[in-house]
Amino acid sequence: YKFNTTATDWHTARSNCKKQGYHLVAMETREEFDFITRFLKNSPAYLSLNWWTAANDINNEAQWVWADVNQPMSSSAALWASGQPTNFGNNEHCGEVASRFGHKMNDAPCESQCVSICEYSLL
Ligand SMILES: [Ca+2]
Ligand SMILES: [Ca+2]
Repeated sequence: YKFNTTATDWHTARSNCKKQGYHLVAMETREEFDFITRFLKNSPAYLSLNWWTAANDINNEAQWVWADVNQPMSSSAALWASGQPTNFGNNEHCGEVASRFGHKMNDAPCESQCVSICEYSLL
């Protein structure tokens, strides 16, 4: 994994990962979600940041998928924060690991500025 602490909008984060041969992180298993969130919680420099992941429902509202790996997002693997996703203002289509929500998933506006996690792509 590559933890990018420059805050950008989601689309920029996605293309920055791709340029380097990575993709935005997709957490297809609970083990992966736990590993990443535990790492963030235990890293003082990363603890308070909010991290873009590949999760999005850009194409179909409420149909959450991992971009680039093209798999559905399982909410038993990547856990939503309590009450999320809200699709607030009908404008929350990108998924972040939100430190302010206990390092669980939140849907946020894709134009929000967040740091990001890239994952190495075998493609
Ligand atoms: Ca949405
Ligand atoms: Ca939300």
